[in-house]
Amino acid sequence: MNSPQIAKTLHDARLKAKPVTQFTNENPSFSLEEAYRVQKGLLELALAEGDTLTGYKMGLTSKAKQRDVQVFDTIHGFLLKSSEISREGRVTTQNRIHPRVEPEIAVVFKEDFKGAITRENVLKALEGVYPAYEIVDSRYENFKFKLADVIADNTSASGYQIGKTNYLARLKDVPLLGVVVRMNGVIQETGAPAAVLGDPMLSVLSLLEHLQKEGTTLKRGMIILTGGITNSLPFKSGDEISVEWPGETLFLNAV
Ligand code: OOG
Ligand code: MG
Repeated sequence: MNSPQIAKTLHDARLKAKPVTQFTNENPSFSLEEAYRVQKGLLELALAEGDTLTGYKMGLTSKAKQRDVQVFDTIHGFLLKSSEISREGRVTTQNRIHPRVEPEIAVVFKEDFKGAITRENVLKALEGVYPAYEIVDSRYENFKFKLADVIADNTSASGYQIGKTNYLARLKDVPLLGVVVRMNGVIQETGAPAAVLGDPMLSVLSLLEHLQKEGTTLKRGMIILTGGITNSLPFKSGDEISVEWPGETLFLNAV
């Protein structure tokens, strides 16, 4: 299969919620360059169907996540408007394969990002730093993949919710904010954003560097998800999940 064929296969797997076999099985030399080309193809397919690009995501930026999926490099992908989860957190499991949820820190830009990629410049362009969660749902059987597979699959992106509590004024404290993830009232995961490269802002800088290399600019209003802080938590229809952050609890009700 060439890149457009792989993109079409993964696009259909997502829409039909039917898993496919990881491509590196058949083709061990599937390269990272080709994987990112496939990912670009996925974005084009989504845009052609009327979806909108809302931002980008970093993945595998914490040791917990890397161990979770046994892939030990950071990756990046894109976010779509259709993947936004509303405040009430209603999430359908019918159109997903084997979804999991993970707590993350998100940032939102108030202007197009231009200039040198420094912490100072990023701060000037930021509208806010928010509590969030991401839903990941690998399109591969048994949630099993190698590095190139997961890149091609848009880093398992499946949904996200961004909270309302803006931590920008206390940015220095963000690495040590705590997060508690409960499922049906029982604590399953706890963590701190420092799990993400020591500071999620470093994940933002890294994403901007990738975009610059690819000749893409981050536009006003766009979001960056900085990467899962804890192991991701699998859920099924009927599960009620809460992601508790200082000042705000986010909810996910699986139906
Ligand atoms: C890969 C996606 C990684 C994160 O935050 O680390 C990711 C996966 O877990 O399937 O979104
Ligand atoms: Mg994630």
